[in-house]
Amino acid sequence: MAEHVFDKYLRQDKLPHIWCAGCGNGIVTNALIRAIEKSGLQQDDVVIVAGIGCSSRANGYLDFCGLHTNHGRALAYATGVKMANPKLKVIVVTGDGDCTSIGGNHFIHACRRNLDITTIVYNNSNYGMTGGQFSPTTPTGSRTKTSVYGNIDTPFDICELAKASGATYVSRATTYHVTMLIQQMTEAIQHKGFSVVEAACSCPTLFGRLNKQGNAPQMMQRLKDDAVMLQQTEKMTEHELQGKLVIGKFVERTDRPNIRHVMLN
Ligand SMILES: Cc1ncc(C[n+]2csc(CCOP(=O)(O)OP(=O)(O)O)c2C)c(N)n1
Ligand code: SF4
Repeated sequence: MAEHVFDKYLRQDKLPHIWCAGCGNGIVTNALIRAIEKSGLQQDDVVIVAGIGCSSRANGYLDFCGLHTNHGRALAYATGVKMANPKLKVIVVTGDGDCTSIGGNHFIHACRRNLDITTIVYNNSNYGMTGGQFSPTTPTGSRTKTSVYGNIDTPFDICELAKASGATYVSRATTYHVTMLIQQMTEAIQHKGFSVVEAACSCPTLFGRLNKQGNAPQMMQRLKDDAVMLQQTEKMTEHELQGKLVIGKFVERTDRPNIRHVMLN
């Protein structure tokens, strides 16, 4: 019998994982494994770089060369790995807090540099690992441990941020839309330039509980109900788009200079 992808790509000795029941991190990581398999990469040519957070913990379970780095600094390490050995496929796994809060500066400049690095952002709208504080993607009005009366800030749209900063592949899917997530990750991995896939996922233990969003299947249902395909948005008014999560591919371009190509040519 052919070896199962989980036997091939998961460190069995590190299981069981630390994630809560119903956490979306497993679905995102599963999609990543399948995308790597689909991309036909050699296991030894892949380096997974992570920051700190529940989501960044994925790195420990994935059986590739890897770096579990400081909070918010995964992209700095990833840049070093890629510059040292451009043949490697470098994939960053990071949370919304890790990527756009403490790591926000690294994120925008990594997008600007457009190195061949793929970044998978596990966006559960809060800091899971430290107890559910608000993050830069927490929706306005949402309750978290640090916004008990509702978040007063306006959230980042990670895809818009990546697009404006110069990333050349940018997409979003959810843990409900797994086939789309795998497809996007596969395209991102194969893309030449800096690619970002935002995976909207659930943290039922903290964000879900504090916002009375129900159990894990109910949160999954919400991801399904709130999602709108990018193509559909053309016919929708601003009012109709309120509270919706637009999914699809926002950017795919090859016309921006890539620092590696500049250095090697
Ligand atoms: C320099 C530093 N500051 C703060 C922390 C504490 N810390 C660990 S994980 C984390 C937030 C993680 O949130 P996110 O990236 O959204 O990941 P999640 O746990 O939700 O998957 C924080 C603030 C730390 N480890 N290092
Ligand atoms: S706290 Fe939230 S993000 Fe962390 S493992 Fe539990 S459900 Fe997942």
